[in-house]
Formats: sequence, C-alpha cells, structure tokens
Amino acid sequence: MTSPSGERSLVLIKPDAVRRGLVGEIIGRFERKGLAVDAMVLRSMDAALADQHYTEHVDKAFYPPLKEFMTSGPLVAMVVSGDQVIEVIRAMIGSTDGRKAAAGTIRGDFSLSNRENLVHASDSPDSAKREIQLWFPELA
Ligand code: FUP
Repeated sequence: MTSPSGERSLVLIKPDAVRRGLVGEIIGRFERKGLAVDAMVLRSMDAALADQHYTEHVDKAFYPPLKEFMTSGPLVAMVVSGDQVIEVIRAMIGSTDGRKAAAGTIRGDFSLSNRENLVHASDSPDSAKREIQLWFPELA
C-alpha cells in the first residue's frame, strides 16, 4: 500500500518502554528524523495476536518468555511513514541485543537486554504489509 509520505512501517513501542516512560523519547526521535505518524494506539497484545505477529518465531526456544513479555502490559502500536522508512527506522533502533546495539540507537542508548529491547519495526516491505494488516486492518 502506498502512503502520501512514502513507504510505511509497523512500529511497536514495547511494554518495557511504556513502563519506563520512554514513549515520548522514542516517538520524538522518529518525529525529529522527519518521519510521519499515520496511526497510533495504546493497546495490549493478547496471546493470539502474539502468535500471529511473531509467526516466524513461535517454535523457537526464546518465544515463550518473549510472548510473556510482549503480553505483559500496554504497548503503543503505530504506522510510521517516510522515505525508505523501513531501513531508516531499523538503523535508528539498532541491533536486537541492546547490550550490543550501537550507541546513538534507541536500543543502544536505553536497553541492556536481548528481549526487552523497547521497539519493534518491520524488517521488509512484505513484513510491513503483513504487520499493518494485522494491527491496523482499516489501513491495509
Ligand atoms: P528484531 O528484528 O531486531 O526485533 O529481532 P528478531 O526479529 O530477530 O526478534 C524479534 C524479537 O524476539 C526481538 F525483538 C526480541 C526477541 N528475541 C529474544 O527474546 N531472544 C533472542 O535470542 C532473539 C530475539
């Protein structure tokens, strides 16, 4: 799907970021970069949505504690758009493990965990399409 601002990504500001009061910090980084928020909601992820969202990970050993964490409290789900937004946001978030993520990235600056790493963002146009359909069917 196209957007007036270009490509789109599904972004989740995870329960750890909500608990730690980092929502404004994270959204502020996206805004200051010049990206647009097309849709946003505070909600929780239930078990069924977790299994769908993480369909490629459900059989992995790390999935049960990941599911427990992701369903542990409210998160902020957003559709963010902009020029090459998928690649741009992935660079801003940093590597999966917050202990290894580069300083200056969101995970590098605020996470010390490979699980509680604050943000999810779509990793490809196909993932973005699938994830936006899952979280914001009215926009897909
Ligand atoms: P990323 O694309 O960086 O969010 O990372 P992945 O898609 O590889 O993993 C999705 C989520 O699974 C991560 F954000 C955190 C969790 N995870 C673990 O809990 N343990 C691992 O070893 C790898 C990933």
